[in-house]
Amino acid sequence: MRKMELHWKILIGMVLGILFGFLMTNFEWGPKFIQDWINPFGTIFVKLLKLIAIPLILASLVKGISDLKDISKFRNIGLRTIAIYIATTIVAITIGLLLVNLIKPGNGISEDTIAQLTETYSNDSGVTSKLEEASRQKESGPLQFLEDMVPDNAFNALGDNSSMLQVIFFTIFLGISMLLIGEKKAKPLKDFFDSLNDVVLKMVDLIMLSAPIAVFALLSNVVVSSGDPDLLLALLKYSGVVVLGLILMIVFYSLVVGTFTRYNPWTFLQKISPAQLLAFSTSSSAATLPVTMERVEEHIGVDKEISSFVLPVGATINMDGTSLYQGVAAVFISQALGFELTFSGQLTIVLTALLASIGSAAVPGAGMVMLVIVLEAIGFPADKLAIGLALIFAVDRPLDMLRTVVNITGDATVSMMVAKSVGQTIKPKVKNWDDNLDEV
Ligand code: DAS
Repeated sequence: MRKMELHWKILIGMVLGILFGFLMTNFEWGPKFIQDWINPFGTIFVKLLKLIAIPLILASLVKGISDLKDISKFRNIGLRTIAIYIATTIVAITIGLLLVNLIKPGNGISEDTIAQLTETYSNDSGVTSKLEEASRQKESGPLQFLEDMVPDNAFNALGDNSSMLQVIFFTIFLGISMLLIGEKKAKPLKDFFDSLNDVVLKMVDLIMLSAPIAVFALLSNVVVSSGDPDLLLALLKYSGVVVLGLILMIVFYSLVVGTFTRYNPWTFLQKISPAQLLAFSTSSSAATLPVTMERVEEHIGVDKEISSFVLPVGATINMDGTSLYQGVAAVFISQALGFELTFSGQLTIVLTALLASIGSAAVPGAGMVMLVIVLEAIGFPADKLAIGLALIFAVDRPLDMLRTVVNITGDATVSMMVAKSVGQTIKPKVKNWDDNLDEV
């Protein structure tokens, strides 16, 4: 019998996880059983992916830069990448704002639902911690993100998962310096990173073998820890607007892939699906990055010199799903709490959601932290911020899972657009996921 494709196994793991989670909610001991005995397998899987993310970025980006013959090509790739990332994020926010102003989900929220959500969530640690995190981010100056990008200790940067931009900065610096000392002198280091890259990609394959079990654990835990069902219903219209916007973004990416890169959109979605399923299960672009890179480089076939730069940068600064969500959420909260939004206020949302999504970390729930920045930028009353977040907190986790899928799909799309724009033909290096795992 033909081996089942990995993404089908992951999908089965997800469905069984969701069903098992709902089953467990019928027993008083169910949620605790899942948290104590099931969820750890999901946490271990996410930790394994984060474990190899830094070595993979380091090896892949150094190899990608040192494979370039001259620095001007790298500058060319870098400028195109940033320009296209900004363009796709603006498209995402615009789609979100059009939908939320058209459908007006906030107008239907009843007074007692607002009171119930406020009472349930405005003092919830999830909401207050996001407000605290946002005020910490706000205190920093406008160029703080530039300062934060430069590590003062390479080994600390390489050891700390949250400073992916610092790893990228250090690696680009290293790669360019290798180019400048000439191929002969840089060869020992280049050979080291070449084989490190192959080893880490093999580690991705091995970790992915446990993906079906891991997503089962992750999703059963999401189900037992999600909010109270009838509050979820009240937010169905709001969630529907976000989901509709995210679906339109996937359609937008498919059109771009089909027309601009001449690549079959359906094949693209199939090949990127294991990364999308992991993004959905982990709600973390950072954790999914090793798989996104493996899928784009090996299965879709974007050259390493492009994907090794575009994808790690995209995982940290390009979050189209998040920016769309921030646009919708800011207007929804304003509608629900009667805060008048002018047209210039909506334009402010476009700019701040663009900056906020760049500043959002690639970890679960980051998008909601930066939403506070967007709300403050449009002059939303500070004393109502906690209520505003409370309104959307109940459905934030499932929406986070979906917007993370769009975030990584956008990164993969842009890597293909940059590849095409510098004249690279995109062809797969391996066919099936576990093609090269037979010898394991
Ligand atoms: N979960 C974030 C990510 O990893 C996105 C978000 O929080 O909006 O992409």
